[in-house]
This record gives sequence, C-alpha cells and structure tokens, in this order.
Amino acid sequence: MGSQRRALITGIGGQDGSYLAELLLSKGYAVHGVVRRSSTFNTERLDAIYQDPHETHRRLFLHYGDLTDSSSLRRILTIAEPQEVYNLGAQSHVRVSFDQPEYTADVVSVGTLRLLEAIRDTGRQVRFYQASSSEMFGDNPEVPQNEDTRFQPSSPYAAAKCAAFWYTQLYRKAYGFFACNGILFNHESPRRGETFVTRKITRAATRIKLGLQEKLYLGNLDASRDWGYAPEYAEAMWLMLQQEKPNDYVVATGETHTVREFLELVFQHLGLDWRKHVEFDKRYLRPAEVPMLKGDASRARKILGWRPRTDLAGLVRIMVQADMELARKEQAAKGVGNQVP
Ligand code: NAP
Ligand code: F7E
Repeated sequence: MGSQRRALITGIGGQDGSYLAELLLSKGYAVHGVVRRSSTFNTERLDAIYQDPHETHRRLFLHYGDLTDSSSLRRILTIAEPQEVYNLGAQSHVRVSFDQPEYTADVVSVGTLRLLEAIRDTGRQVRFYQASSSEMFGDNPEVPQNEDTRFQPSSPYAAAKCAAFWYTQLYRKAYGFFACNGILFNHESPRRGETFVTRKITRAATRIKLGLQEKLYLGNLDASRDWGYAPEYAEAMWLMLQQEKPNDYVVATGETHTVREFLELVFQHLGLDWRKHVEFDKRYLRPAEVPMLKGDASRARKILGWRPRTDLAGLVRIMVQADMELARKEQAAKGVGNQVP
C-alpha cells in the first residue's frame, strides 16, 4: 500500500470526525471513514472537504459500516489497512441514552470492543484512539477532574463510555496495543449537533433575532460545563497517537460556566434579553444530572504540548456568527422576519 499514512475514522460524519478528517487530510493522510446508511444525507459536515481547492477529497474514502456490525468493521479494516484508527462513532446524546440505554451500550461499549477485536484479528500494528468523555466523571464532586479522578457515571451513555474506556486500557495491557483514551470535556463549534445545549442556544437566539422564532425551551440552567472549541480538540486526538508511548489524557480548558452564563453571553452578544425568550420545559431534564465538569489538562499540556486557544467568549462569537449566516439564508429563502444589518 506504499508509504502514505492511512487513518480510519468511525463517526467521520459527526462534529469531531469532520474536523479530524480535515486535519489528517491537511497532513497528507489517506483518510477512510465509516458512515451509516441513512434515508437523508448524513455527510454534510464533510462538504468543506469537497470544496477544498487542494482537492484533498481525492484522499478521502467513505465506507458504509456500523459499530453494531462487526463484519462491516472487519471488511473496512481489510480495505483501508490503517496505521491509525480513531473511534469517534457513538450514540453521543446523554439525554437520549436514558430513552435508549441498551442501544447506546451496544454502539458505545460493545461497538468499541467489536472494533478492538477486529483490529486484533488483523494482526497488524495499529494505533487506536478511543473517544472517552468527561461524562464518565459524572457526579463526582472532585474538581478539577484529571486522569486519576474516579469515574462515577450518571447516565447510560457515561456507563457505556466507562466500559469502552476500560476495554481500551485492557487491550493496551493484555495485547500491547498502542491504545489511548482521550477524556475530552465538552467541545463545541458551528458543526455541533443542534440538540446539544450550546448549539440549541446559538441556533435559537440568532433565529429569534431575525424574527424566525419566538421562544427557546430549555431544561436545567444550573449545570456547569467546561466548553472548548472542537477543531482544537481534534488536534489533541492526533497528538496522542504520535507519542512514543500510549497514555490517557484529559483535554479541557480548565474553566467552567453554567448553561445560564452561556445563554446570557449569547443573547447579550445579539443585544437580546434571554429572560424574554427562554422558558423551562421539564422534558429536557435528565433522570440523573452531572452538576459540574471542570478539567485539568496538565498532562496533555506537558506531554502533548497541547493547550486550548479559544475561550468561551471566542467560542460564542464563532458559533453566533455561523448561525447568524444560517438564519439569514433561511430568512432569505422564506422572505420573512426582521431585517437586521
Ligand atoms: P456526533 O456529532 O454525535 O457524531 C457521532 C458520529 O457517530 C456520527 O457521525 C454518527 O453517525 C456516528 N454513529 C452513531 N451511531 C453509530 C453506529 N452505530 N456506528 C457507526 N457510527 C455511528 O458526536 P461528536 O460530538 O462528534 O463526538 C465524537 C465522539 O466523541 C463521540 O464518541 C462522543 O461520544 C465523544 N465525545 C464527544 C464530546 C463532545 O463534547 N463533543 C466530548 C467527549 C466525548 P450519524 O451522523 O449517521 O448519526
Ligand atoms: O448538555 C443542560 C443539560 O446535551 C449540557 C455530549 O457531547 O458532552 C455532551 O454531553 C448541559 C446538561 O451536553 C438543555 O442538562 C439544559 O447539564 O449539551 P449537552 P452533555 O450532556 O454535557 C459530553 C462531554 C459528551 O461526551 C456527550 O457526548 O445542558 N441542558 N437544557 C440541556 N441540554 C440539552 N441537550 N438540551 C436542553 O434543552
């Protein structure tokens, strides 16, 4: 297969998968991605790659597959022969995991095991990245959380991510895999799914500004999260697989803010008073909540040389600007709403 570096990404069509694919293509990799068959397009986040004037899309290869289907994973591994595998595919919504706990466990924990086993069966040396999550710390009150903080999962999603974390460590210990867990705290961007709270807020606030929507319904405003900017987190994933030895790393900004603070910042940025537009809806509460996450990324800083570059105000600016453009397009298409310069 020659000397070109090859990577395989599960979840390539997701927020992180799309940024990671761009990063790896920019470094000269051939990038293989696993996409699920869907009745609507689920590769829109990869559109920027197809518009890249450097035609990096010529090194992008998409394969139908699923983490619940081990034969597809084996087939794709045989075709792609990757040196690096990034396992980002997941049912990643915490609230939804309470509605679909069994499915979430199948994709997130057994799916990781299926992929690790498929890699083991190839007999090839593959570097493996597992998308672990700060949700695994759950309601552990210890802050800031680092690699030694005890997991106390508060959702089926978090419990499934814990199992995947341990499988990854086990394959490192038992079979000598170069396998790393990136314990990433919340990270957002204009590509964030619209049902996660930051994007739900920036999408709604910009639509409210243009008169396309009146109200925004939210759940718990008191939860605190450590929010960073997604493209920077994709860099940390890549760095983990370039080290001499495999390890687990917390990736975070070290700052925490409540959902209410995020709301205030976004609405203020648009010259709006959130209290006039936001209403409580108990449907968005969770049977168990994670009250506060705040990460200590000292290890990533020391070993990977990684540090966050975008603070919360910067993140809000980026997301509001992108969603304002989207709302303007919607307004132009409908020919309705307020005219805002
Ligand atoms: P995302 O936008 O929800 O993307 C998840 C991707 O996984 C999508 O491409 C999705 O495909 C795919 N997927 C879902 N079920 C699958 C299955 N059965 N088989 C194969 N692929 C499947 O999530 P993200 O924010 O990019 O996060 C990437 C990873 O990091 C996830 O594992 C997430 O749990 C984890 N994580 C995220 C954060 C964060 O703050 N974003 C923090 C820590 C960890 P469809 O488009 O077809 O649904
Ligand atoms: O919720 C509260 C909600 O859904 C953040 C995933 O990427 O990050 C993400 O999980 C907070 C929670 O993200 C609404 O109760 C209030 O306290 O944006 P979220 P999350 O649950 O932190 C982690 C690190 C992952 O690994 C996950 O994959 O916001 N909240 N009102 C709301 N949340 C949502 N979604 N919708 C609301 O209306």
